[in-house]
Amino acid sequence: MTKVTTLGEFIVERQADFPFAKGELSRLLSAIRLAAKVVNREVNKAGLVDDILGASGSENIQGETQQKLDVYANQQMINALRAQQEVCGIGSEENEDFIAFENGEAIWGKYVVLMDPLDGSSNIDVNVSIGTIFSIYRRKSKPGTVAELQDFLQPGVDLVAAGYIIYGSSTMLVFSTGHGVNGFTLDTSIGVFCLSHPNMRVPEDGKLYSINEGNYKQFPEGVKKYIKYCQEEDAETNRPYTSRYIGSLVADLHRNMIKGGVYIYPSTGANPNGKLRLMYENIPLSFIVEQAGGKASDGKNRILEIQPKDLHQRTPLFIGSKNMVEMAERYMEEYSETAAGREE
Ligand code: AHM
Ligand code: MG
Repeated sequence: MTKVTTLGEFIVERQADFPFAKGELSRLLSAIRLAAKVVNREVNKAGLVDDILGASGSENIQGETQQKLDVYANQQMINALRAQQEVCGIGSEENEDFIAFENGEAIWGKYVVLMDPLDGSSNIDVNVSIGTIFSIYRRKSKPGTVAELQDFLQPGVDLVAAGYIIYGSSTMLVFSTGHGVNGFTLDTSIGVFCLSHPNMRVPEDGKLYSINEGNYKQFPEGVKKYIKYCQEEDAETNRPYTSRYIGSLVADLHRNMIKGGVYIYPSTGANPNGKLRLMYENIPLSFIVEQAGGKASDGKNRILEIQPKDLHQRTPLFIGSKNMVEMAERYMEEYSETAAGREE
């Protein structure tokens, strides 16, 4: 029988990769791992349970209707992290302000977590893959004091770990502590995440492009031109590329990580900064992609170097295979003047 490495074993084996005190990361990740399993259980029975399915009626602070599972996943993550007492606070897509934990030892916790507890929530009730995204920073304020906004508003270059969980045809947890990316698949029969994708690498080139073309008219000129480039025939560069868009960022990204591809959510007329959130969508996923040899920017600037100003800030996102992102950036640069409707 081949030896299977469980996530628990893997974390213990790789303790040395984590620059800070022993045991902290493993306790933190086990809180996330536990929450992931609980959310997974609910996601998988969502079609059966009436009171979980469907919109909960309340809106989150971005004015989007929250699905009940969003609320549930958010609560599970918060409960698990609060109980673990390694984290002094969390910031979530579902909460307007960050939540400082002051219970027991938590106030001494050296870390903060930012998360999108259930991303792609419009796909829940149609059996399409959804995900959870998380990132972990070391706090800036003094342990023993109440967490502050500055603990959360840190650029991606200061991340200590990030990851995502995809609830797809199987459930996977993919994460990085800055030493490459590893993927674990949940064996539901025994309830254990097992190492299935060691040292994940994003192919440098790909054939897939992912963008919501329904917004085409509102795209910057550079993006329009890049889409045309993707659609042109050219045997040497394997074009035309194939268009794939699920509408669940984690699922689109995970597919492109494995097969190679580019995902773009640019600025649009309606959303000049794009739709996606810097702190708990763009930064953690950019960290993962870079750790796997890919690239991520807002069309110009490296996502990980952007200094966040607001917990719920949005930025455009160009992410995936290195050469594809670079090509899209070249188009953005070439057509930047006309993009914003400025004088040429
Ligand atoms: P959510 O966090 O409210 O689920 O929104 C984020 C999602 C991403 O998963 C996805 O890539 C994007 O929104 C899709 O947006 P659109 O429907 O505009 O293409
Ligand atoms: Mg989201």
